[in-house]
Amino acid sequence: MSRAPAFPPLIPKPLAVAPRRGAFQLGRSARIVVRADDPEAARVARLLAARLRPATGYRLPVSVSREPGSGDLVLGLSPGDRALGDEGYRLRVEPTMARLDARTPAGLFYATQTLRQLLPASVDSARRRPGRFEIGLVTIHDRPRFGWRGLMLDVARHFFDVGEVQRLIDLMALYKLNRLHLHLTDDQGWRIAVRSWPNLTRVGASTAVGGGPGGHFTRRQYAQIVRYARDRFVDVVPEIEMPGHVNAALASYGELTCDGVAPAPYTGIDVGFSSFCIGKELTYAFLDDVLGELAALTPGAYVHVGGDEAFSTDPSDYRAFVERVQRIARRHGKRAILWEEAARARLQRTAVVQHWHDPELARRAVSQGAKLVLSPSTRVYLDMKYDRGSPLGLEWAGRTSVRKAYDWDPADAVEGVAERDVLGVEAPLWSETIDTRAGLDWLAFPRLLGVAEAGWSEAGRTWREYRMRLAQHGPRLAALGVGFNADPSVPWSSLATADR
Ligand code: TNX
Repeated sequence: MSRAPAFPPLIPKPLAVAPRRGAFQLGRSARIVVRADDPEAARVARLLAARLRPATGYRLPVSVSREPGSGDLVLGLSPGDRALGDEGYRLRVEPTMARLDARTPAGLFYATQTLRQLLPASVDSARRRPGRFEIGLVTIHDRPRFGWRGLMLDVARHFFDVGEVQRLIDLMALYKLNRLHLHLTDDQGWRIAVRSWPNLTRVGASTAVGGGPGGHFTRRQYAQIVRYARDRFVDVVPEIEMPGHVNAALASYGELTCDGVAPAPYTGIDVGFSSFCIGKELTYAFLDDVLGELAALTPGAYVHVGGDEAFSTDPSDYRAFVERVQRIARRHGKRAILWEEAARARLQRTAVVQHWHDPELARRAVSQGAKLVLSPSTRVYLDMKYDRGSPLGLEWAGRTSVRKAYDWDPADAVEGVAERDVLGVEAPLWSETIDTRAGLDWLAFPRLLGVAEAGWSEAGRTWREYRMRLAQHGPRLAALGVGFNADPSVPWSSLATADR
């Protein structure tokens, strides 16, 4: 009796997967053939080759527009194939060839990430791994449910440098996430150089939660992150927080306060005590400079202009401020995204609102015509503890198990908000309790994978089935050097399988 072919443990789960019996062998003489006259497609092919080379030791030369031969990986673009959408793809693993097709380079890139997950976990090792690199025969048709699949990293409370951010972008790409929201400023630190206001980094970047040394991105480093992300089809969404959460800015320039006196730097973790001076014209000249420089360095359509927890800003001042800052963003050619408190003010029709805790505010945003990015704090705040025993994380939104971060549907997360009002999902990682890669990895993984699936895969997912797939990502995350939380709710397969 022959067993049914195994269902590959892909995350996020594709739209349609049809496994067949048999296998394709990735061998030493394989080439990556690009059947498209498109430099971006060729670039995607080179990224794939670079990804597979270290562990396999194969050369995997990329050749453009050649006839594919036996054993090759074949990448094609078919711009006319509407069924694939902007980010979708088709992947056919046949006995003698693997064919990847998409309508766009982004779709082709996601096809390569799926191919990578079809290969044994050892392929993701940075060192040469002996063994066979075999893929079960399968046909996959896939495209995302939502266009916004994000991760937010708070580099303000504690700073994470370019290398750490790039590593995170690589991990996002593996799970088909496409927005990296960088929370660049807060009370405890200002992390992006602004040419016209140099004290922001001279003074404002020099602290962090707990009194650490802080740090910041130079303009060149920020541009480097943006480029690295873009090459992996991730848009950077930079956030300048305002009108609250601005102590680092005020400490750098006392003239921005209403009384002209610079406050001391702040290294605690309270919120809601600082505010820009709403009645001062200098505030808007400052924001025009800051958002103008940032917009010029950011090719994506959005800048995030904060808006949360402005407890020290008078409510009517708050409304006037939010309306004005949206206009500043627009003047610099960007759409504004704001935390949901901004729904108390008049929103531009192109505004995007990030829901985190108050369904009523989310509904008010939608009633003004705004679209939502969903970051419900009880589900996707990666900085919440997993359980009582978690050594890292906060608890104000409750504890968030691996299951809780996965087991929800964006279409009914907010009562009265329908799927058409939702752009997608985003998992924030606030950094009050973490200042190392190990801490970041432990809080973000594996919960981020569940959020990635909630953003990409259609409804009808179940935790019972997901946890079995997730278990098989343990060896892959281990091969990638990710210090994930091996939470006992998941039946992790032996990490030794990474050496298969
Ligand atoms: C609330 S969520 C905040 C952040 C904190 C976070 C900690 C949001 C828009 N504001 O300032 O870092 O809680 O979980």
